[in-house]
Amino acid sequence: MNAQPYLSISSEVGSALAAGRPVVALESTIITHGMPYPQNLSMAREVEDVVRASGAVPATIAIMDGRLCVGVSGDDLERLAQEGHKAAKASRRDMASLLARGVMAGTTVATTMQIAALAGIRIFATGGIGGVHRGAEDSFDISADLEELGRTPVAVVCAGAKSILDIAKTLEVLETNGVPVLGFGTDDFPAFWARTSGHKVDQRFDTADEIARMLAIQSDLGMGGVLIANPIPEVDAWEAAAIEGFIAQALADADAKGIKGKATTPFLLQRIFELTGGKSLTSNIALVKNNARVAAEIAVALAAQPAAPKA
Ligand code: PSU
Ligand code: MN
Repeated sequence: MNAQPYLSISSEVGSALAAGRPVVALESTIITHGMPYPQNLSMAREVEDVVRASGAVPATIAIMDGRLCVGVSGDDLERLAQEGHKAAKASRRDMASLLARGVMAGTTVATTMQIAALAGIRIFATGGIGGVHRGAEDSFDISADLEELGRTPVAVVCAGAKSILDIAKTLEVLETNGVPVLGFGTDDFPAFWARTSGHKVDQRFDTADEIARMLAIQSDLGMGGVLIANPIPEVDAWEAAAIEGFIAQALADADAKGIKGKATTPFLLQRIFELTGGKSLTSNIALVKNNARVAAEIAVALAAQPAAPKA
């Protein structure tokens, strides 16, 4: 393997990593395909501020100018946000092609995990992960995020999975892939805009310190990723029933238009944004910030973990 020549790590992130200081990776498909401009840009900047305020260094990850960029900021972040849906949406299989062609791309959870691992970053904050789509028994549409979590040693803090997905099947595939699903202060796996889904997490942890201890052991054992589910703050949350109607409508519209494959998640998010009169976006931004704060707290706790016990 010879990935280092393709990595471009900002000096701030590079020196934090070299000194063992806490760093939190942030994805960019949420910027290019998950939210409209200019809210995507202000969200990306605010999330970085939240990470800093909690004592860690933010590392926004994207594919730009033929490089795997770690620590995208300033004008580059603006360029990415403006590109929006014109940018590619990079999943695992797209990486080499995009680098070969020099195409700008937002990185999904799967690809952000890969690049974070190459850079030596262990914690990553996002909004929601991809999962098993409703009707997957016919479409076979299962996000590459679920395989990546099984194999790549990065902990992902999210607000659960949206009920545009089949949450029960998503949790089953995570179990099959050997992914621990931890609830941060919750027994119930959250459903993105709603704080509960009616499905249980695998293990509940109530503090960042406890999670850091678990992650240190997971790493000592040489195991893969961990999913940390952090419910949306109460003030920004929707009742599951209130959002369900909009989700059903968006799914019906996607079906009528024949939307398939990687276009599905961005289409549904955009439709739900329109149907809720923009309110889904306000909640989406709030939950990403909340995840960034928790990820930074875990990164700080992880940096303070004692070394593994001697055999
Ligand atoms: N969920 C969101 N916003 C997003 C995504 C998911 O609320 O922007 C993005 C993430 O980058 C995730 C990807 O990794 O969609 C999953 O896409 P797919 O289902 O095509 O794997
Ligand atoms: Mn898919």
